Amino acid sequence: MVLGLGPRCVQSLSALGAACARRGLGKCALLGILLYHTDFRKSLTVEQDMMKVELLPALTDNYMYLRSIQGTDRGQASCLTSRDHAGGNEKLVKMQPGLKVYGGDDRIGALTHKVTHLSTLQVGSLTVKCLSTPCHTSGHICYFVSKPGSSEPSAVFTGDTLFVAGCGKFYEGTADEMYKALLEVLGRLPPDTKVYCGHEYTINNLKFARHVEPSNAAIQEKLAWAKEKYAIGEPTVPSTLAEEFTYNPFMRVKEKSVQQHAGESDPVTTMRAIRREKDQFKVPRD
Ligand SMILES: N[C@@H](CCC(=O)N[C@@H](CS)C(=O)NCC(=O)O)C(=O)O
Repeated sequence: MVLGLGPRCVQSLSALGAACARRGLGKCALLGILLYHTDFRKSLTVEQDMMKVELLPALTDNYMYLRSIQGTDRGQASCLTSRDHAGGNEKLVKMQPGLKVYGGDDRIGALTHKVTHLSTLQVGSLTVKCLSTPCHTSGHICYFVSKPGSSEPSAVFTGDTLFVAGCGKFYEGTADEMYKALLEVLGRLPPDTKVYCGHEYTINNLKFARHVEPSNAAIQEKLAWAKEKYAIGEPTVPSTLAEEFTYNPFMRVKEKSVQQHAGESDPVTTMRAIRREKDQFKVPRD
């Protein structure tokens, strides 16, 4: 099964195919495709009761995800890359005929199953809820993965909608749509939900966050931590939604400090203003 987020970036999949093969994973679900493991950026495995998520860095700052199910459903697996990376789907389908390709956008390569907001898929014992979050691309879908009855935190694959401490550019959408995506869709998921995003932009995002809220200690702490991680080549993903609310300016557009920085008094106009500002932001070296 392939789960696609959107159609913008064209990637390829040999690293992912190899990763699947190494792990003996036949049936795979993909949220888009990426290529080229970097030598410097390390992969990371997050093991939970319900599933194991392997972060596979690709290109300079992209992530793809290989998700296998723990326990009785072992053997079922999902390869997840975050964001709108779907250009390798055709190749994957050739490698694995009959593969189902899910997505919310007709531009996703080899799409076989169109999903919409709140469509639900079952992958072994895991429930995948599709969350429509148009803005970066008009058909962008985030995937919320949970295991009914489990006390473990759930996971959300946020592609190019929510990054650690940032959000995607508004290529095909509006501030109002990003507000709904971040605050009303993703922001209403359980706070301990782990956030697996599509890019390693954390340090740059936090430098912008610090510019918006210079007195926010959570930003300073996360930035120091992210720099340490970067220095040893380790990912800063996943975060949690609760954490994002403490340092991500785009999740904090209701906060007076962020609104004051933007010179606005409304969350949506604040969202628009800080996104425009970030589009022009020159990232400082420190
Ligand atoms: N490489 C640049 C950004 C490249 C870019 O435009 N990325 C798109 C995703 S394909 C985006 O939405 N970035 C969010 C942002 O720049 O805040 C960075 O490190 O911030």
